[in-house]
Amino acid sequence: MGHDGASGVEPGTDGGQKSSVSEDLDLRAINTIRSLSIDMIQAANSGHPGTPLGVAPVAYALWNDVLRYDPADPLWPSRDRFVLSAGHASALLYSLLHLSGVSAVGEQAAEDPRRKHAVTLDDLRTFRQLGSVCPGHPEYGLTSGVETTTGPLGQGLANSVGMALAGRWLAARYDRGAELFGFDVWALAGDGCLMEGIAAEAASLAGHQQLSNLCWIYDRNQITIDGSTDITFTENVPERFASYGWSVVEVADANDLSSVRAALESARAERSKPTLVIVQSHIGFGSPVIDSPKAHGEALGPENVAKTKEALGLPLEDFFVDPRAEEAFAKGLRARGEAEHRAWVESFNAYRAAHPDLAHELESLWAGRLPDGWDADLPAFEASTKGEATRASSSTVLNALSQRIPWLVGGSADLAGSNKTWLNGEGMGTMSPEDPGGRNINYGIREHAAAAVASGLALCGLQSYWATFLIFSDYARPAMRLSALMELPVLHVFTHDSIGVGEDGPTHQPIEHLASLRAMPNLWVFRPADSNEVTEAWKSALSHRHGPSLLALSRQNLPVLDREQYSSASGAARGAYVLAEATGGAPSVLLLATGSEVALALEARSVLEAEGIPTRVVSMPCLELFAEQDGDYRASVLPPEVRARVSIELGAGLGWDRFVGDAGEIVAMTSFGASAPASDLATHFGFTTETVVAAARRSRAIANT
Ligand SMILES: Cc1ncc(C[n+]2csc(CCOP(=O)(O)OP(=O)(O)O)c2C)c(N)n1
Repeated sequence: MGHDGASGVEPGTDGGQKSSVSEDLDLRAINTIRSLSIDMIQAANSGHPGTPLGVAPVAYALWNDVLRYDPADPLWPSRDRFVLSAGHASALLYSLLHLSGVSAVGEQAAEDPRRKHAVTLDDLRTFRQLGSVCPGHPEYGLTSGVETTTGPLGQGLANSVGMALAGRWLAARYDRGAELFGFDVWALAGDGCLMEGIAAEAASLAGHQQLSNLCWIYDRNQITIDGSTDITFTENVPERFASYGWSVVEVADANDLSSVRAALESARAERSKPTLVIVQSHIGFGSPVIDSPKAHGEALGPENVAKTKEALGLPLEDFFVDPRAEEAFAKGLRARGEAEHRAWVESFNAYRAAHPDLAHELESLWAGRLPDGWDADLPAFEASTKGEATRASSSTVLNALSQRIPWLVGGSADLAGSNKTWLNGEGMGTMSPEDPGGRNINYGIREHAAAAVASGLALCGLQSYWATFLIFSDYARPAMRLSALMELPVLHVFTHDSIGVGEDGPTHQPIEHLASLRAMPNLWVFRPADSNEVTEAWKSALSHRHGPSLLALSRQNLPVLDREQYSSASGAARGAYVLAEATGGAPSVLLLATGSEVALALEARSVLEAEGIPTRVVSMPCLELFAEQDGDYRASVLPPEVRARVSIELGAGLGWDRFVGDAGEIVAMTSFGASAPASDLATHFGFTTETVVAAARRSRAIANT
């Protein structure tokens, strides 16, 4: 891994590692973590007590003896990252944050300026209650020290791969010999995390990338909720990881601290590959439900809590904090972290003097801002009836942006040529062990991991994007959902956005995707109508700093609209705008469309206008952004008095009733697509000028009755 053993530990006589404090303090701290965790779960009468009991020594050894982390500044950019992928063991993390005295910073401090600590004893008492900073599973942004939101098993592991790529990338771009920006990433996982498919994708990618700054600690207790892993999980994990290209270290007993430390130190010393540390543990250690699935999913009950405390030699008092537990963290993690952080600040000051421009870049990146002027003079496209696929225009815009945003990095899940997401400029390179500062990422056919890795990159300040066909967003959805929950500015770039895919047929034609993705809170879904709306979409998406955005782009050419004839594409920044006004300015019918169907709406408008029906076309590239506009603007685009309305979108109609109202018509897909040339499909499924015109006539008839 990146940093030499600065922890002050020395090899023990047994080949293990000594504590940075004393054995007595170690044990006090470990057992206090255990008792606080079971008290929290008992108070909430809900949670998973078994894992904190079993794995407490491992988490303690990592934090107090190994982690490069300053509790006084949990946002120190060069800190090691700790990811609790087994998010159901959140009580363990909250106990660690409390005992090590992590400060409240960032959003948590902004929320409550009087608060000093991330997690107080009172917070532990409110575990899992409304408004608590100790929710059921760790939530990024809510509690300082929580590096990522975890709970859906395996996600944290994939995030950790993104973080490790980011650490290596930052060091490659910014270190300039100063050794300031690399950090190590540690993730704690259980059997469940390792069973999930996303972990396999992420591990394979990490092995291929030789991410030596990454260590996964596998808490092998061989129990899940349904029982022993004998019933489900019998592969040879060490061999599996060895074949991924990982180093594998095994520890026979989680309570053997010196062996745990030695394993963690060997992970840190590894310079050519990621490390899996496998620790054999006992779920529910110290409690009457040791080694039983009963240690999952429910509080131990007052009697078992008492018995556990007795067995651990602890007082029965609720939420008892042994002062020597805090002393252990003060002398270990805090003392070491403060010193390392102080030294780092000095080095960074010297670095700033030597490289003011790079230091300025870093400060923007750490603050989550984009560089000044990033959105000036972005590509503008000439009107053209032949047009261009929006995926192609997107490539032009993305490549322009990559020149202005040095920390814009990303790639495709094996479809870079189709998604048009490759960064071509000089020095862009490809992220790899040989070129860790490369800007392109070959994700391979690993959509789920790609989306989670993109979040991991964003959690370290990089502006990340990843891409595939819209249909395969299904493969990535759980990770996309977490990017939305975490409010990360990740860009999910999807091409082949409709049955316009054509011959590949229904397996490759998205139908319900736009509607279902629009249902995801905090995700902005853009479906630009032409090249100039693509520029606007990228601009708005990148301006969305507190949430992810999605671009749905066409495979097929779309006309580049003549903006002298129609209104400016800048209207797209408001989510929806009047693209073509009805002749005379008082519309009798509204045609609402997105993406490729906007051109169809314009054709239908010509027919309707020729029939003497004043028709307005509204382009609606981002419904979420439109919803954020004030009521006056929305009413100016969709005047309530005009009830004759038709929506046109090559996807499921779900949600359009909101815009078309009770007199409206929805031209949408009501079935899966089919394998045929795209133009045949459009006719077959009724996406023609005639159907739109007929729908408009019907809607007018209803509206006028
Ligand atoms: C994707 C996903 N599926 C299911 C769950 C529900 N769940 C929570 S804990 C758990 C069992 C985890 O077992 P393991 O990883 O071995 O953890 P341990 O037994 O060590 O606590 C399950 C199935 C989940 N959190 N995420």
